[in-house]
Amino acid sequence: MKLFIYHTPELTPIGETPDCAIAVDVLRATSTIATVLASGGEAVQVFSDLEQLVAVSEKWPPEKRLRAGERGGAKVAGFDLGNSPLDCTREVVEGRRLFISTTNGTRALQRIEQSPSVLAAALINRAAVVQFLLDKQPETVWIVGSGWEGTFSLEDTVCAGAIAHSLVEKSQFSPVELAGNDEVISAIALYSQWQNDLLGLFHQASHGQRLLRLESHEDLEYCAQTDILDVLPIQQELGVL
Ligand code: 3SL
Repeated sequence: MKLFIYHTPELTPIGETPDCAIAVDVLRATSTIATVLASGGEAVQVFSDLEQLVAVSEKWPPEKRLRAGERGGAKVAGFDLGNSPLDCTREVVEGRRLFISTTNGTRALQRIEQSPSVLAAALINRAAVVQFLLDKQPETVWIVGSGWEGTFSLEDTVCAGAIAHSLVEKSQFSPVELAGNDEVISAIALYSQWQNDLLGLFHQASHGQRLLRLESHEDLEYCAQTDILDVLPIQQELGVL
């Protein structure tokens, strides 16, 4: 297995497709997706365009759908939910499909949607993603951070590092054998440095600070937890996990 980490969707090589591609948007899209599926959501369907989301979801019975939309960290007016994983309780999501569009996370998923296996990973479901990789042993794996509007984000990189760190611990690979690019080594180093204070790292991250200004402290606490959900968000059909 060769693992490549890309900090943003824009940094992925054009015209190439890995055997397995993993989108990461710890704050907060992939944390929300994992939470919805762990809470009994029927599926999660992702959109970059809000109008398209509304048009497609219109075909579903209202009691079987939820519309979640986030722009600039805030809930889109008229939608059922924003992008807080804490709103996705079993009472709210069970048996329903979540139609979601967020600023960066859905763009990362769309960038990799042509790969044979597409996963959504966050810290909260890291162990399930690592187990999938250990079981399936794909030859090439990309982890694609969502970043923020094309720029690096600490929280996605530390999650990529958490996945790589666990792969090294649980497999026969050394970091150098696993690493397809230097980003893997640096992400493992970031995670090794912060693994006991991920919330502290989120407080230093620019998007963490943005969410704190939006009073989302509890979201940061929730998303900073590791391996709490045994759920594998995997693409079933284009754009649907
Ligand atoms: O950018 C995204 O996709 C979102 O996850 C951002 S936010 O955490 O909902 O503000």
